[in-house]
Amino acid sequence: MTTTLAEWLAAQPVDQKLARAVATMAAASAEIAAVLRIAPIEGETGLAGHTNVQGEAQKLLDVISNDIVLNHIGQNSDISILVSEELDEAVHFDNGGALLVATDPLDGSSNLDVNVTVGTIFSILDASKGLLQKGSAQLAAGYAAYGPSTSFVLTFGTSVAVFTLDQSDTFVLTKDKVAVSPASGEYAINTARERFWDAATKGYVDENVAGETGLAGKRYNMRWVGSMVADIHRILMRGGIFLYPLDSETLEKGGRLRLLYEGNPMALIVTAAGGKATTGRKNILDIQPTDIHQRVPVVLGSSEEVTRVEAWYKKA
Ligand code: AHM
Ligand code: MG
Repeated sequence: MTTTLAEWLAAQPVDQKLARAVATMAAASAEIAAVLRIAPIEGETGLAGHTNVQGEAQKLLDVISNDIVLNHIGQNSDISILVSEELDEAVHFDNGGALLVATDPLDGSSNLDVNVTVGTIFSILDASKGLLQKGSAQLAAGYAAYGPSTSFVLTFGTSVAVFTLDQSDTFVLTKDKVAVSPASGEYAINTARERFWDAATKGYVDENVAGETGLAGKRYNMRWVGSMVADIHRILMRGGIFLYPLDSETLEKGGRLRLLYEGNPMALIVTAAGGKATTGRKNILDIQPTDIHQRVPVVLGSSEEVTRVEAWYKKA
């Protein structure tokens, strides 16, 4: 007996408007998955020829994915505000809808040309509370991971469920109540940035590299996909820690990843699965945003590993 996302949502003790907003993001994700599957055949690869508000070169598929999300959200009158990584300003729909969606329509898009997993990340909030809400106010968060199969991962803040897209484009429940293992021997960080790291990040990673000969007392492996969605999905499935810390190069910008549609939704998901999420010094979900495209240092995953990083920040 399989359970579809629609059946599962209908059985959840949540506002059905919220459930419908999740279904909207699932439908957008299924359409993006279909586009990605044949993008090289359709010639939908490469750059779009312009940059987004973050000053980053947009890929054609970034733009297409954003249009798909915009189109699906425009058809759901419960959603009155859309914040997207690809749009300078928030989009307001004149429909009196109760919900706000913040999204990175295609995260990790530097991986597109090499056929490596990318994803769509989203966060759903109460639209009446405005654009700048703490992550702890999220009503739901999730992501789609476009890998060998398409996963749709969802939380309403208390537990995490995983759905897999079947051949008829229906999401089917494949894992409920995901638990991030508290201990792990895997960490994910872009080590090419070591010369920019702060003392806490360097201290933590040096301990891991020392393995059983160092203070950590056990062997570690490093994994870095370069797609946050893929790295977080691995951590949800088998534990680990993901770090994109504030370093001397990203200091002025406040970090690399964005708070509203990368840090917050991933922090809610990992926390709901029993893991931890911090900037190193503060719970990501407690940050009061001041800008919709604000950046944030991100450390999240297995609780014992995140606690070790926090200890390094206390020391540093
Ligand atoms: P994007 O939203 O422009 O795709 O950037 C975010 C991505 C994350 O998916 C990933 O964790 C990170 O950027 C990779 O950064 P780096 O280029 O330093 O490896
Ligand atoms: Mg992104």
